[in-house]
Amino acid sequence: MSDLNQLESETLHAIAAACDEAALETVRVAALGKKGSISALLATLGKMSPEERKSAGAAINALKDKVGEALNARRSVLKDAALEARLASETIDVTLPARDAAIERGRIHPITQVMDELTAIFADMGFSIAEGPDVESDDYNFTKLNFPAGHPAREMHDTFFFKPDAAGERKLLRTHTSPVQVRTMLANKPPIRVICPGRTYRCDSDQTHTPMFHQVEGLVIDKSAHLGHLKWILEEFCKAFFEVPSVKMRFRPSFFPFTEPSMEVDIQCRRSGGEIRFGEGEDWLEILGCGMVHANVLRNCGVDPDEYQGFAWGMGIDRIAMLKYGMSDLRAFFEADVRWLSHYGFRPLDLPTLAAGLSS
Ligand code: 2NL
Repeated sequence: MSDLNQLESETLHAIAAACDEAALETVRVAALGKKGSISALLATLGKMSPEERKSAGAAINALKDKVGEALNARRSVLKDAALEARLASETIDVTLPARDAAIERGRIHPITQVMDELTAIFADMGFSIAEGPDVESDDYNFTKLNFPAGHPAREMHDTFFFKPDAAGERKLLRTHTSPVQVRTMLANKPPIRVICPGRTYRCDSDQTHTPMFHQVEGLVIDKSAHLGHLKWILEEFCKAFFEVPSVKMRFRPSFFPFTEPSMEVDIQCRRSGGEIRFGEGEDWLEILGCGMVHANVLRNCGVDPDEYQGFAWGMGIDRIAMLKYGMSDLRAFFEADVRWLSHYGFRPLDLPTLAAGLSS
């Protein structure tokens, strides 16, 4: 009998010591489970004499009931405590302002916004959008664009070169998006109307230059494409992009290896008090370079210059983004400062369209 008393005291002690429902279940299995201590005692009843069975049976069953009750009591205490703890840890302050959904909190980077604006404007004029790899061959970045081997214009581009590969080919990070137009001409028959926005790289870093920057270039190839068309396209683009009813543009002679003749283009603006406005004023600001595609470039890209001609232009996206949205420091574009982004960024669901307004 003293064994029973000891088992009772040990089991009740273990029940009282169980600090959560899982621990309590372990105690229950150890006592009342198939191989539990009390179940083992019950199994001994069969081998006893009827008298022994009578008294021992009653005592063991009483112990079983007592342990069962203690388990139930402890379980309900632990359940209540667990609920209390959960309620305490999951309190909410209903007076706090509601947090915006993630889609409302995120911001579109001004460069992405400007790229979306550019593509909306040129897509509306019937242009396709083309993209290509950042890592290019020397052939597509330079040679096909009429930069002969050893030509000094290659040096002007401050190119990032990779180590030569097993075949001795030296790849590079494209210094302009022109190789995308080269690929477009090689893969498609004219007429071609395409714009190529993307990342470009030059080994140059100061207040107004970052080693990675963004460009958009445009290309039109057709039998009679001429500078009058180019001028109209650029004017329409500037009016749409700067959201003004008219602009004056000024074409100055320039040089690029891939165009002949080549021009740089200024647009009319007014500079006052650190602010700049387009479509008015007497000042000029350079925004892009352009020209008629050089006959060598056409030939190199599988286009017959006796049948086709074309024009092309290129401009810096970072620069026109700064001009349009009044950002003064180029380097802030690439610092990923959340405060800067929440100030200058755009709402993700406000996609620029010509119908709804580009930047409204
Ligand atoms: C600039 C000037 C320019 C082009 C880019 C081009 C492309 C091909 C053929 C001929 Cl495939 N031209 N692109 C033409 C003139 C100027 O960019 O100052 N960009 C920032």
